[in-house]
Amino acid sequence: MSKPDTLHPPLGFSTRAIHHAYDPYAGHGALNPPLYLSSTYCFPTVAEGTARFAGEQAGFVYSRVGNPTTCLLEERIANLEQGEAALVTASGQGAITSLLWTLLAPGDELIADQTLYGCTFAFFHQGLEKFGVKVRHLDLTEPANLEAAISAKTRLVFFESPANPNMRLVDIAAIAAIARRHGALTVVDNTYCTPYLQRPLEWGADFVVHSATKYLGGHGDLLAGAIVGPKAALDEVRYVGIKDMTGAVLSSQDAFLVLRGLKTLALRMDRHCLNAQRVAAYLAAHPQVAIVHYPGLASFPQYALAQCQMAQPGGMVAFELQGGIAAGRRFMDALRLFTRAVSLGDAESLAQHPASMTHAVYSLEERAAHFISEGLVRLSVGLEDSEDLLADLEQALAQV
Ligand code: 3LM
Repeated sequence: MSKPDTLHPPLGFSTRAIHHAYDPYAGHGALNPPLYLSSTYCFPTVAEGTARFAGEQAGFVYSRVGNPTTCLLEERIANLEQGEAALVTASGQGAITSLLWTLLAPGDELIADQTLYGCTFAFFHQGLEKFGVKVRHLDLTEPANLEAAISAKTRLVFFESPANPNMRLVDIAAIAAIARRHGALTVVDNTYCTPYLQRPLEWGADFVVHSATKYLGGHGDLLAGAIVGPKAALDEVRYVGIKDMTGAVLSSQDAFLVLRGLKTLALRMDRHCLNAQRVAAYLAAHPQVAIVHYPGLASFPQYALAQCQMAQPGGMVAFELQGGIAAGRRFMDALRLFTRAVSLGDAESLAQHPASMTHAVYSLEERAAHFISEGLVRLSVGLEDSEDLLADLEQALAQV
């Protein structure tokens, strides 16, 4: 435990995001934690090396299993999510694959929500199913659907809330309670919210996964992922899932950059939310806009759940124009300040078309069955001045 934590418990979110588990007075007095660039670690004696390999003695062995810089990031993320332990990975995809390859076995059933990020959907169907895991999609926005379908074979329930890209919310406490009663584990992809806005473990989930490429890193300059959950299970993911199966190890340089990003997470999320609320309200009032999906609008069907489960409605907005996808494409091409790009959570506002980009791996029929409309436009609202963002939307809409 770092000095600030022992001096002033309990500390606030931003204080922990900046200080947790690092004491600048230790070592050389460097304000920032050291960046350890070493793939391997020496053993004072063969006996001590043997003990470290056997897990009988603490200490580093090889950076595929652990590195002091990445371990600090793990302690910090675990603290922010209020989990027992965390494990950081080379990408969000590396977090999801490493966790699920470890937890699931042939014959197990995985129940997932209807709407998932495109590559998660592809991993489930092109990866897990190939190795004998049965994947079932349910509309988890209605917990009764899980109660009716869950069986003794269900090992794991997986969902995003809000879901990428259509913003559907899942009641984490209700789903986790049903899963637990039937002996299944709940995994929540918390990428859209970050622990600043939503902490699924506090609602009863067993594991949280993140694409730290997004808000946690916050600057669009790295790829990273994280898993948070019970230490014993994460040890297995570390020593089997990552070490032997995926090798999805985060480099210490990128861990250092995520630590830097975390220092401003709360500030950035406040601004993302403020800007997104303004963008959503502007679009909702525009005659050319058919529908806006944003949990901060009173018209959002799950507004009450959003108010309860999320501290703020987040920085992502999805919407459709009256003219459908043809109008949506003209609109996106006309944007000047919003940048046409996938990914999210960066300082720059981004616009993309899920059906042809992030969710192109779904077939046309699958997108229809999974509530991903062809006309949907997705905005990751950045940190610019909101007046400038609204002006860009206005000029682009005028050209449609
Ligand atoms: C995107 N998403 O633009 P990485 N979970 C969620 C995600 O949104 C993502 C991942 C996991 C996007 C990336 S699409 C080619 C670009 C909810 C990523 C995977 O492996 O760190 O990219 O995370 O929606």
